[in-house]
Amino acid sequence: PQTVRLEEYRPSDHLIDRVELDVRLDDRETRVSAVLALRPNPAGEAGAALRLDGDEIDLVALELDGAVLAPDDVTASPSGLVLHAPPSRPFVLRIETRLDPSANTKLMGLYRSGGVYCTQCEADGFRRITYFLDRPDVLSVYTTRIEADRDEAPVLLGNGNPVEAGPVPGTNRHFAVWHDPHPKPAYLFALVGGRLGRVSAPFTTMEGRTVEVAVHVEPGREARAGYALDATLRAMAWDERAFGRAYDLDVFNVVAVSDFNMGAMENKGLNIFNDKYVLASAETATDADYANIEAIIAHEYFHNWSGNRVTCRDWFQLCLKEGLTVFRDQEFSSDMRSRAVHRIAEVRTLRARQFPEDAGPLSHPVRPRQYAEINNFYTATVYEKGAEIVRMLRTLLGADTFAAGMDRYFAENDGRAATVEDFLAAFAQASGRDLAGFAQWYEHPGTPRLSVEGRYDAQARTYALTFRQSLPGAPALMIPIALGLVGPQGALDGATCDRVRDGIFVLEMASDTITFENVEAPPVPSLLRGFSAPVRLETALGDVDRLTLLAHDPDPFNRWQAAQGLALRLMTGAAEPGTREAYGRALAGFLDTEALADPAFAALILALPGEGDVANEIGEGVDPDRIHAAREDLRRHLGAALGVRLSALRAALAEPPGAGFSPDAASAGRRALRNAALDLLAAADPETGAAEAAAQIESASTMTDRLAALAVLSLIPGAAREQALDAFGARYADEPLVLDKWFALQAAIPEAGTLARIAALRTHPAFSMTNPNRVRALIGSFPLSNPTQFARPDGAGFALVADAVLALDPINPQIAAKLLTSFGSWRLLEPGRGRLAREALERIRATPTLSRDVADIAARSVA
Ligand code: HT7
Ligand code: ZN
Repeated sequence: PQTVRLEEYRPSDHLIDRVELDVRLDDRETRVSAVLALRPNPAGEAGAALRLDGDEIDLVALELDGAVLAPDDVTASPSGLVLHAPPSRPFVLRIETRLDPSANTKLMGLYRSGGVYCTQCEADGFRRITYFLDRPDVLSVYTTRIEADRDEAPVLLGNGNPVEAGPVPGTNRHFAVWHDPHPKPAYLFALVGGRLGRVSAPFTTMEGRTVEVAVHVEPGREARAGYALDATLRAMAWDERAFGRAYDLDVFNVVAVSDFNMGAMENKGLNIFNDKYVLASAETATDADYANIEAIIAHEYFHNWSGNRVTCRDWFQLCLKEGLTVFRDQEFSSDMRSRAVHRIAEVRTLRARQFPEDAGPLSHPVRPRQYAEINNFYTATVYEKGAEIVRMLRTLLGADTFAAGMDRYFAENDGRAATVEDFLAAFAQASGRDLAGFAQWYEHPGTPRLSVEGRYDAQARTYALTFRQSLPGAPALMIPIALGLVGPQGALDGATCDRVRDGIFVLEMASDTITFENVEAPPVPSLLRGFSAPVRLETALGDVDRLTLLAHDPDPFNRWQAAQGLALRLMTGAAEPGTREAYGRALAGFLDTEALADPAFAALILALPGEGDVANEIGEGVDPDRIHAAREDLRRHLGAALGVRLSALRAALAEPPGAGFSPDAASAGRRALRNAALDLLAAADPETGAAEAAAQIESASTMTDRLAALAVLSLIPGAAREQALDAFGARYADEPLVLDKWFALQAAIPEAGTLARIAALRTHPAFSMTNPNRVRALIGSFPLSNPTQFARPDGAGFALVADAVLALDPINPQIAAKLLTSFGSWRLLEPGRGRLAREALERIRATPTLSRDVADIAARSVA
């Protein structure tokens, strides 16, 4: 496939100032008339041909300034339209295309989801609607007329503000006209037509503008849209407070659809969502679902400035909008919830998804330099590591200078298609600092290693810390290291170091040493507090040091990190003798004194690193069965050692009868701790645990409690498990989003029978290969949550996923390619399993007629 390279970027030879679309919706034959006001781009090549992008569309009619073109002047195919000698002055093209939304299983361009017409244009879906300069640096003002059958699509939504609506005389059809005054790239275009219910509320911006905010869902589901509406209003108010960003249209619409390739899409004024990230009720959604809804609603809304008002020059700059917007949504969630708990959640995601990606064959810089298929670059690296870079920038500059830089970035780039350089220039100007070194974070793949050695000098009462960084192929990076010293009573506040400002030392060289004065006794260094940089930290901290940090570090992140480090050392056999018992005693002390004060944090302290975390820690020759056994052993031990306390906590945290449901963070934290306790208790005593879990499934008044109990029971083979699974499946037979949880739970059972279970569930009436949520739930979750069965020594787990990739590819290549990325860590496996994984990848590669999406991932995975 053709490779696109950053260094080959050239401005477009033509610009499109205005677009007038007339879309006549029809389930089999939708007609689109596009009137494009074009002109040569002074920054482009004079006299160049006009090459419009197209993808699987039929040209019906074409006129230039009202005249039909001679056949020799044009070359048209479903994948493009070329005007060989376009005018060298402004001109108007009218293009009529024809497309079939019902046949569109790729879910890119215009398609139907559950009877609703909707669009997905990022990254390059607009070319599936009409021929266009489908690139993010061509910004146009759009007016869209949408016409549809009145019964089939009573609601018609577009970008911008509503202008006009009415019947089409003499027909059962009607129309609506929408105008978006803000110039935008085609990837932000959207329309929706369908039968939809809505909830809405007014919002008054800080500029005094009244905005009608509405969330549209399948009729009958309106009661489940209230939380998403509330989250939207909170996000709008927060962006004004935290970033000074106000909304800029009269309406803001959110629409939930059930077939969607990703989480949601930030189309201007018309955000389209996967319904999983809109619909919620106590009966159907877990606390994690509520938190995700809040975060994703906010994320898409925040794009209105970071992505829409300031967009990207080209797709290599994707992190410019995605990394920044993830940072913004993380800050929002931290303000809405507990900052410390949220930071831990962010780092868990980063380590579970981004670190392995960066350590494997799909590793790439946050700003990639080349791609064969851009849809394969919506990655954890671009999103999560991209957000970490913005976070480091704030740490380096301080909150006030960072805010000044953000204001400058928005002011100077409003209405423009910007680059990472534009972003950094705003901060360099606001701070007066040279950020050229910092820019290297965008350029180099891989996770830097940061090793730290401490030396105490009792006579001088000094403590020296030597830092060494390494990332093959990269120069020394600017690494902000938040740190402090800890002793047996807590922080050693008397110790000082002139190279540490506001608790931060910035490492700029390959190695450096700093010295603390006034250190009365050998301290324990607390390094990388709050995970101040996305690096792998290597220290010589012993188990006793880690126990000190767990007990006394004022930084909650590093307390949690200490517990994780101890658990990892225990599971990998690196721990010192006696640590298991000491770890159990430390957790017991923690539970006695702190658990009820902050249950959400306590639940995180109790949660063992996942099997994937252990595999990443081991780094080579991984045998998933051994990891699983080691983790189970530690779960059992903790369950037994803490059993009395865990039972007491469960009782103390029990919901009072008749208590109403609240999705707030404090209530969710209590549920999390109650269920973490059940998990450990059941590990130590499966019989009692199974009974308790079964009772909780019956009595639960929230999906969080019901699902957590079912998850515990799902790990205990026997009739009770099968009955509970059957009952759950029957109870929620008409709730696809709940069945997704049920599919995923069964796919995660670490037993040989799971492959047969998955095969059987693929024939379940609710399962469908055309719905991405179903595929992700039953098949996509399997390699991620079930390492022993995915990497079975007979290769059957790899074969299951490879077969699913091949079956899915002709239906939805984006989802197929995403599924294939689950092979990303195959090189960590021991040789036997590694060979089988490679064979599965080679089998895919050798398959003719692969999509570009799957061919690209398969090729890079084995390279
Ligand atoms: N900016 C959006 C990305 C997205 C997307 C990309 C490719 C194919 C389908 C897609 N749906 C949404 C979502 C976001 O990150 O905000
Ligand atoms: Zn985004």
